[in-house]
Amino acid sequence: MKTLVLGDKKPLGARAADVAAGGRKRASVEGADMNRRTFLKASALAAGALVVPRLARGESAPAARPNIVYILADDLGYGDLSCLNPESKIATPNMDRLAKAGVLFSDAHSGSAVCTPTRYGILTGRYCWRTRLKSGVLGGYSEPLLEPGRMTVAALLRQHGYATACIGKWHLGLGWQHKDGAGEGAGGGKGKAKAAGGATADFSKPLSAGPHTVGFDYSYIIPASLDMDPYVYIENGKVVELPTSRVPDSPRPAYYRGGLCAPGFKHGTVLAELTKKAEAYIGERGKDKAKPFLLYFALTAPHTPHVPREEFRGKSRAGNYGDFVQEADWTVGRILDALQRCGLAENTLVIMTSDNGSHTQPLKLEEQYGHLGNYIYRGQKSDAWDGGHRIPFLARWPGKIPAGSTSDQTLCLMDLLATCAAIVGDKLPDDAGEDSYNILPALLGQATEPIREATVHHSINGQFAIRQGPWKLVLCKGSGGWSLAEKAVPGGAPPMQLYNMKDDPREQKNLYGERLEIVARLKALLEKYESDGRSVPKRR
Ligand SMILES: [Ca+2]
Repeated sequence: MKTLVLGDKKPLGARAADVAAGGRKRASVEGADMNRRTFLKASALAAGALVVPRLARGESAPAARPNIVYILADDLGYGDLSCLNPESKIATPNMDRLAKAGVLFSDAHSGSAVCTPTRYGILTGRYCWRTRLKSGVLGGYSEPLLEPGRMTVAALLRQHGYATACIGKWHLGLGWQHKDGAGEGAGGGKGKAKAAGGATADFSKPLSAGPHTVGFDYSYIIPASLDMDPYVYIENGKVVELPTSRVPDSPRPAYYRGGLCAPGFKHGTVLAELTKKAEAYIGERGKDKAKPFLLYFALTAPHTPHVPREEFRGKSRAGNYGDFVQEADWTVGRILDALQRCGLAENTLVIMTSDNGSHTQPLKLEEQYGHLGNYIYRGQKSDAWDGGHRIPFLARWPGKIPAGSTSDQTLCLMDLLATCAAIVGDKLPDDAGEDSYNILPALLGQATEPIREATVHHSINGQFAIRQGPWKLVLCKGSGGWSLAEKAVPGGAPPMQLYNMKDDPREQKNLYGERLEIVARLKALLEKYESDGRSVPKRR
């Protein structure tokens, strides 16, 4: 961890670009060069250091239990934020001010390159590929993915006296009840579940499973992505307004699938509605400051349909997508303002991140706007390449996290559970958070060694990659996702890809044939993680 001052100094993104081989822009100002050298040194230290899964200082729990506000954007790319990408065509002043008041991570990863599996990992601290879902995502009618009795972040914190709320996009399956005589939904595959659940679901009956059954004592959600039916709000396990009509497929680019829809559900106002709910919740919690709270706030933006409200249209330099990112940034600002207004900002850990990389290719963001949604990283949402899962990660905790700091510690979104356990001074049982590391020392600026032994990446097609220190092994040809199908890879290509992320962060030079001993070591480690059912050492 190297503490650097943000603000009028060179943004982290510029420094990361300089670290990157063949970075687009080189620093020209002397002061910025100094920062670059400092950052290079820090990166080399982190990347080259012996990887040991132990923590340095900072393991003791802070005295006061902080509130935790976890803001999860949907498909927001590393390169979308102006604090990470100085050439971003999108203005993100509220995310930037959050970064300036806290820490900004340059090597954070989502557990998967798509929505559902990443969300499973955030809440459980366990890789989703260990569940029934081995590839793809769930639909709006799918059966619940979270296993009954499995520890979640919400359940853990509730045990420690927290009020717990889930607001926004769920996308982890729900316990829909069915009309008399109809069977349960097929579950799993989207098509089957939709056919069985959509036709037979009884929206007037309370849901048998959802956020309200896995530890959240307040929830206000939409079932899945903003482009997946049914289009309804669900509060505490009950559909707020019945979906009495159907909407057809909406044409691209503002795409969403056709299906059942509640009269009051308007795609273009969902983000604003959810923001209002989150602000109201914070307002309520402000009246009872003795009880800490968790707010898991999953935004619906900037996923399709890109439907920014009138006041945001045409305001970015990256089309509708950029405008929608700017509306998401507005949401972040509203949350920060609400915390301040309610006197909660000081004792609240705010984390802002994204569930996977930006879906850049169909948007032609680079071609049309010169905007690199995933910055210098190869590929996009869905891929095992870093564009699929290297995501923005910002955290603020006044008086605890050094303001204006940056970190190149490798972390993964599954780390939330073990980190929350450390914050409240608890120890997880061995059947919880099997892939979750406590990153509190990195948040606090006290980690001197890499925390994670290694990190597994997973693509939409179910392909694996594993990263340890500078080395990343992608266990397939192609991207593992939508960018480059395996069958499109030229003949004669090696069966896997090995990259040195320190020297080659753009994943251009496949060293598979030259470093077979590293290939073998990483492959064996991944196999061990699979067969052990865990990647974190047993805790007792
Ligand atoms: Ca997503």
